[in-house]
Formats: sequence, structure tokens, C-alpha cells
Amino acid sequence: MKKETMPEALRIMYRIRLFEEHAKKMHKENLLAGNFMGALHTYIGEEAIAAGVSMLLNKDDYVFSTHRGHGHFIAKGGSIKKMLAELMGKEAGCSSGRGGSMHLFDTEINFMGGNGIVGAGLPLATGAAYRAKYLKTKQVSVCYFGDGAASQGTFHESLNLASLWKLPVIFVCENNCYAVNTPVSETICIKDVAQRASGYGMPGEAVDGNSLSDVYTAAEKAVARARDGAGPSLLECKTYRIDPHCMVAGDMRKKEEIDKWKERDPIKLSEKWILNEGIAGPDDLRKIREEVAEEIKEAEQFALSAPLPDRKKFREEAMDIDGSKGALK
Ligand SMILES: Cc1ncc(C[n+]2csc(CCOP(=O)(O)OP(=O)(O)O)c2C)c(N)n1
Ligand SMILES: [Mg+2]
Repeated sequence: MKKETMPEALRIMYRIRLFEEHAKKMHKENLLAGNFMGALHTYIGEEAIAAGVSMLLNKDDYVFSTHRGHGHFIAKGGSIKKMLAELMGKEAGCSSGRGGSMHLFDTEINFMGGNGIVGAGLPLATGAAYRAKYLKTKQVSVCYFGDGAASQGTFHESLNLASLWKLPVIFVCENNCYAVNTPVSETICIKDVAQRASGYGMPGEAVDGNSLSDVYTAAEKAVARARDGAGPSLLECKTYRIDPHCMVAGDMRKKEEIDKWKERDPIKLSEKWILNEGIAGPDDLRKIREEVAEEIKEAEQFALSAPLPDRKKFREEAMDIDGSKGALK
């Protein structure tokens, strides 16, 4: 990873962290009043993955996300104003207030959606990669998914077809050790999800998902392979989710385990690396953080003052589920 790009990647990580810290607070204060829509799954502790991968992507490359997608959206260049408005169910939200946290969508940056269905992004990303190959567009398609999703049938079907047809897709497994409260040791019978790649004839690599440079280096190979027409790769990023599964779920994990992982906070590791290498000084990092905090404040003002969707239109849409009455246009 080029040293001079590190502070920009750190800016993305700050943006994700500060956004989510803020969203958590707003969720707590507003959920019961009905001003905040649905569940909130945070990415805190996993930021290096989206930041490291997205640094390699072009605006028109596809990203398919999960129920834990704020970080993926921000790293792809999504607007935090539009995302916060979405979380509050506002018309100005990136999905016009109809999707909430789990259904972020923005075709301007080819962010092809979060997904409340675990494992549903894999075939979609494979399909987008098929399109890119068919039309020779040189776009790559990235699919983020969790360790839980890695045992869905969609994982196996998608990897098989992607490899068979040499599609430009990168399967990024965010192995955060748990699917809700079920540890990965109780769902997967081999050490690394990445080992499964060999069954589908593609490269598979397991890396430290809390290390920005390790993620970047592995993703660089996978993106180059996809762009060169050589086919897909499976990249497993070992990480840990610091918060409970979502903001309304109980947590059965041990405090000592969580505290141990906090010592390997990807943001702290990146800051340390940048400072040790002399790429930037403490004042530079403080300035980036302050600028990001300012962006979040502006996003809050925007989201709070944005209007809710028109109720009549909303109801018409709900009744016109197949779009045959034209309400969805
Ligand atoms: C098909 C399907 N099965 C079950 C669920 C309920 N569910 C929501 S999130 C989740 C855990 C997913 O774990 P993982 O894929 O590891 O992602 P993580 O939450 O750890 O990021 C489950 C089981 C669902 N939403 N969709
Ligand atoms: Mg998981």
C-alpha cells in the first residue's frame, strides 16, 4: 500500500466509526419515538476491511453489501447525509426512506444494496460480474458477506459459477467470529473459510482484517486478477465486531474476549502505523478526525430537517407491490 494513501484510508475509517457512534446515540434517543427506522447493525471494529478494499475500486465498480453495510457504503463513497436521512426514514435518504439501515442503495456509485437476507448478495454480485464480463466493461464486482453467510447455499453456488465462468468478482468474507451469538467454531468445520476456495478452483487467502495494509495487499491481488479477466478470488478477513449483533440484540460474548479485541482496534493500529512511519503527525490526524466530526454534524442537521415521505404516496406504493399501478415510478 502506498504510504501517502494511508491517511485517506484512515479518514474513511474515522468516517465510519464516528458516523456509527453518532447513529447509535440517535437510534437510542429516537427509536421509541418512531423517528429512527428499524435495527442498527454496526461495523465498529471491522472498518479496515471496507476501507482497504474500496481504496482499490473505481466509482463504477459494483459493491454488494449486507445487513451491516454502513462501512461498505461510506468506503464506496456514499453520502453520509443521504445515509443518515435513510436511517431516519426520510425522503432524502439514499433509498428514499423506504429501506433503512439494512437497505442502503445508490446506483450513482454502483452501491448495489445492503440486504437483510443473509447470503443474498453473493448471487447478485456474481450476476453483476457476469454482466461486466459479457459487456467487456472491465468493472469488478465486490461482495461482502459474513462468516454466517459462508455456510449458506448461495455461497457455494456463486463461487462455483463465478469460477467456472471466470467472472470478475471478489468474495470478501468478513469473519467476525460470530453469527449473532453463534461462534464460528460451531458453524464451520475447517480453520479458514478461505480454504473453501480450493474446492472451486480459485485463490483463497485469509488475512488479518484489522490490518489496513494486509487487507489492501490481499485485495490488490484479487482486484488485479478480476480486472485481467483471470477470474474470482475469495478473501477472508479475520476480524471482530465490537458491539452486540445489533442495537436491539442481547450479547452472550465474554467481556474479556471483547476487551482483548479492543486492543487490536483497526483504527488505533492504523494510527500507530502512520505515526511510526512518519507519514503524518498527531496534529494531522486530529485535524482529519475534526473534519470528519464536522461532516457528521452537518449530516445530522440535514437528516433531522429533511421531510418524511408523503404518507399518501407511501401507502399507494405499499399497495402496488408489483408496480402494475405505476405507483413505484
Ligand atoms: C437467510 C437468513 N437467515 C437468517 C437470518 C437472521 N440473521 C440475521 S443476521 C444473522 C447472522 C449473520 O452472521 P454473519 O453472516 O456472520 O454476519 P455478521 O452479522 O456477523 O456480520 C442471522 C442469522 C437472516 N436475516 N437471513
Ligand atoms: Mg459474522
